[in-house]
Amino acid sequence: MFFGPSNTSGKIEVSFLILTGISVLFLVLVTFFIILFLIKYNKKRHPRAQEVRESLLLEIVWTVIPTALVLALFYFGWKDFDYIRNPPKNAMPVTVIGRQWSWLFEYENGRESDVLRVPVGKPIRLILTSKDVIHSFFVPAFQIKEDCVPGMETHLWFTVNETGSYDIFCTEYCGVGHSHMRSKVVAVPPAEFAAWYVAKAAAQKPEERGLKLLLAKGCLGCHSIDGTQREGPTLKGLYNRRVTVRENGKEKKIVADEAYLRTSILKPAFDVVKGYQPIMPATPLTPEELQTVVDYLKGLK
Ligand SMILES: [Cu+2]
Repeated sequence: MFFGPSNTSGKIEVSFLILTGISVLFLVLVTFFIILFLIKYNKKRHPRAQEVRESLLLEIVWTVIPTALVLALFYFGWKDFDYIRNPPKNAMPVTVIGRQWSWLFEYENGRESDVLRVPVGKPIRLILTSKDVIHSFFVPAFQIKEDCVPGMETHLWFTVNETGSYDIFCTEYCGVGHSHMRSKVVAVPPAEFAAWYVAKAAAQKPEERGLKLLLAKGCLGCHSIDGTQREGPTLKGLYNRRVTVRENGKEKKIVADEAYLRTSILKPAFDVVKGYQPIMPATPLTPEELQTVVDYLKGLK
């Protein structure tokens, strides 16, 4: 039975409906008897208190019924939990990396993406982890959620049944950029996915390589390339801009030339732009990667 675009959404919804149904039934029953007894046994009708003896039948009924209900709830809960915990053997693994403040998805062949692109109808097994603090991966439409913990791996799986784009949120407060940790599950037909999956990185233009690096290294979690202000200064038009920086508590004006860009990437704590916190982590890059990034930034007018 499906109530949503993925196999998991239907599963959990059934458990929730059963639990809600039982709760509503008992709410109505208890409220009904409270009102009934208020009327039936009020002081005007029964001025003198009466002793009530225990009833074995009543004791058995109100022990057996709740026990059966709780066991039934356990059965449905366990069945769904077990289903969600055990991906099928043919599931496609994708590594999900949470970091301050963006998501990175790594595929088996080394392909990387900032959106979780998946083929429709294929079970996907997620291996979740974090580079820094605890994040939590949440896809409301699929009703799945799991923590991303540094130093360990957690798991989730799902199969999307309809093409479309579904929101991903981080649901563990992870710092000032927490609310920017959004992405999408993009479910496409299998043939379209296969074409994207094998597309060669070598065919990319230098600007595309630069952008891809910024994405893969997590720079775009805090720096925009379109002028939007985020946790860090925008990268748009940064090259050769006059900026005020702070060094040892003193302010000074400098020009963001190539040397400044290189130093800021490798040693982020050096000459932090005024108005921003020194929160950027050092980003290890090979000399070629650094050159690609700097060339890309110079072109971002
Ligand atoms: Cu987060």
